[in-house]
Amino acid sequence: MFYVTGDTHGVLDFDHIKKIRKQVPDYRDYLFVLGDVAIAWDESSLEDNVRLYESLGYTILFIDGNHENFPLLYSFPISTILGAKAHQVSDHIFHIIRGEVLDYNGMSALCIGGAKSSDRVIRRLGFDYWDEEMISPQDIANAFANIKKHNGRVDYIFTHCCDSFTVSNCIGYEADESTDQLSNLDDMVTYRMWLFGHYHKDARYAKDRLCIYQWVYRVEKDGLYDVNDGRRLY
Ligand SMILES: [Mn+2]
Repeated sequence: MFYVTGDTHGVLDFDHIKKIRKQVPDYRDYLFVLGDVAIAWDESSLEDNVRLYESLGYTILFIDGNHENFPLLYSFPISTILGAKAHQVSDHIFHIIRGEVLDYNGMSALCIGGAKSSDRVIRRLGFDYWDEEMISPQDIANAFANIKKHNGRVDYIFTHCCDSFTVSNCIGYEADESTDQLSNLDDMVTYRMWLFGHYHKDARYAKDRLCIYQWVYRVEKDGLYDVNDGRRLY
């Protein structure tokens, strides 16, 4: 099975995924976190965070949010998981590189992490935010190259922030250079549903935009299913 949820922020928002922890870990199922995982936040908490997330018993996949220590995250060796390039943080924890497409049992998802920290004035560059948080034209170029290999079609898009139109018209936040980069996707790829985190809301916008924070869904090629009641979202 393949599950998806929103920001977990290291130990801070771990509770909403704790409920799906396995009695006997087997790592055959995947849990995808839509950024701000913050497992790699500082050297001193890394080992505890890895142990905590490994204890769920799932293989953890994530895109980066804005609250990640990028130099630390990028220091892990690159490997491949479900057809996507990733930094391997530990045995069962993988950071999916921006623009990669993963395939799971015929279900495909384009993955692009990154977002601008809106609270930069109270943060310090290189200490609790990093320039690498921004989505670059190179990230979108990598996405485009991988989309082409998938004939211009994926089932899902997984990002941390969302496109500028959705951000300013539906969510009520300011668009920025990162959300502008994501606005390029609509012209280059066909998809069923676009899932994102970052805004700390559980809400659906328009017909194909889903903001996830504490919800957990089982992802199938043909739809998303709530883990609490099995109800199909679309
Ligand atoms: Mn967050």
